Amino acid sequence: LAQVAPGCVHNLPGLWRLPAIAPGAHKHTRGQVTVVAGAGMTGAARLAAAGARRGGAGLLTLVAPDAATAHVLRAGAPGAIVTEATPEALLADPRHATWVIGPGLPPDPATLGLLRRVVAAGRAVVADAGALGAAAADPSAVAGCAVLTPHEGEFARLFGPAGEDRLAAVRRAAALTGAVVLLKGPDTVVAAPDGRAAINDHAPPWLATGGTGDVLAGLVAALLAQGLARFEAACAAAWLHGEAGFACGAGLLAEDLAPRLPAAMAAAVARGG
Ligand code: NPW
Ligand code: AMP
Ligand code: MG
Repeated sequence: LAQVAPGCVHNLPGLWRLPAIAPGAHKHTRGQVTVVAGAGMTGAARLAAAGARRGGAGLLTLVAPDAATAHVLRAGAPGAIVTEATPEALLADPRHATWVIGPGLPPDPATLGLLRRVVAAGRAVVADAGALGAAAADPSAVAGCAVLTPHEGEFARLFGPAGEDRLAAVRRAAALTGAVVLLKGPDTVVAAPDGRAAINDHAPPWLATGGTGDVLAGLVAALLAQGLARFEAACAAAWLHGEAGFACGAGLLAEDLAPRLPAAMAAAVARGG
């Protein structure tokens, strides 16, 4: 692993190892991910769910805000559990341990309140998209999240523009929030609160299309749910997402990414990851 700056490595398999699946595993022991869907952009939650399921989550729950949304979500993902239970009700079950909050959610006070409640309940939260937008009104809300996955615009709204020295900016954000911060882009920067950092350039520009970030958020959550530590989960997800993107080639659609994740994971294992 090449050092690219003091304390910062090039993100490659070997920096992390993917979780091995135990022969005696069952769906509850493989890691469970809970994705909160919004009423409007249901595609984002479905993409996050696909990223989590192809990333190895044994059970995936999509939380729908109403019956009409639940109907749409069920049609798109027959293997996912779609519920209209409130997030509060789900928090009573400790098996809902790992959450994706943000894809397709409005950046409003209701999303901010939800984020706060799930973090306060001690759950591992991957905060993306609308959750990051909501927290721009009160950045203390992302403290205690497991992983934040902003793009440049979301990062700027929360922490100020990353500027030229993206590595330093992401390290500051991680130290400030206590979260692992993954700043997306052609070079994705991942930093942990303890100062560890990695740069992922294993990603094709074909990824610059709507919905790819939603898949990434679900994939990070799946790796967390399977027991990877959060810095390793974020780094592994960035590499696998890029590998799946290369396999898609030109004309990549976000919905093509998750089906390529199993092959990407096999490629990572072959390279020592
Ligand atoms: P500019 O143009 O630079 O001034 P938003 P979003 C800025 C959902 N999706 N990449 C830029 O400003 C997501 O999950 C739903 C992007 C721009 O105006 C979210 O919930 C899909 N933007 C929601 O849509 C598929 C950058 O930030 C603003 C940037 C909104 O997500 C698609 C955009 O930020 C999508 O994933 C960068 N690198 N750098 C679905 N199928 O349902 C600066 N900006 O307004 O938070 O919008 O990222 O599109
Ligand atoms: P989002 O903006 O949330 O939809 O996320 C976009 C995803 O595509 C992130 O994983 C980015 O790292 C990736 N991405 C966007 N633009 C590029 C690019 N030019 N080259 C490589 N990856 C990119
Ligand atoms: Mg996004």
